[in-house]
Amino acid sequence: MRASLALAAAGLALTPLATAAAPSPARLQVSADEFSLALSRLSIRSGPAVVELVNYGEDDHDLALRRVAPGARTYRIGIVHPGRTGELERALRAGRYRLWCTLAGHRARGMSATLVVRAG
Ligand SMILES: [Cu+2]
Repeated sequence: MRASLALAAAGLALTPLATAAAPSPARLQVSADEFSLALSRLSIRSGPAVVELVNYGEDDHDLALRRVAPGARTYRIGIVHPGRTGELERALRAGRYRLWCTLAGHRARGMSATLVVRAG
């Protein structure tokens, strides 16, 4: 039983989509509630990344993610209802990123955070 749980937990590494050449994506979990964003880690390496937004609050939330650089594009996870999860899969370049909830007034009330994406 314990072994099968461990296998299930390692399942992402065993996905048939993974190839020897492709590095496994960096993972970041963002926990949202009223009114804060908490990151599972403050930095990740550049390249393929999976960002997961988990809504622990009682209101809807979403997530925008933007590198602090002129002309940088904004990535988004659409509205996530309470108790639900949203996901974004993108290759991220090195740099400092701002994360925030775009719903009216939420950023000003504290729903923002900073992520560092390390080169390499
Ligand atoms: Cu919000």
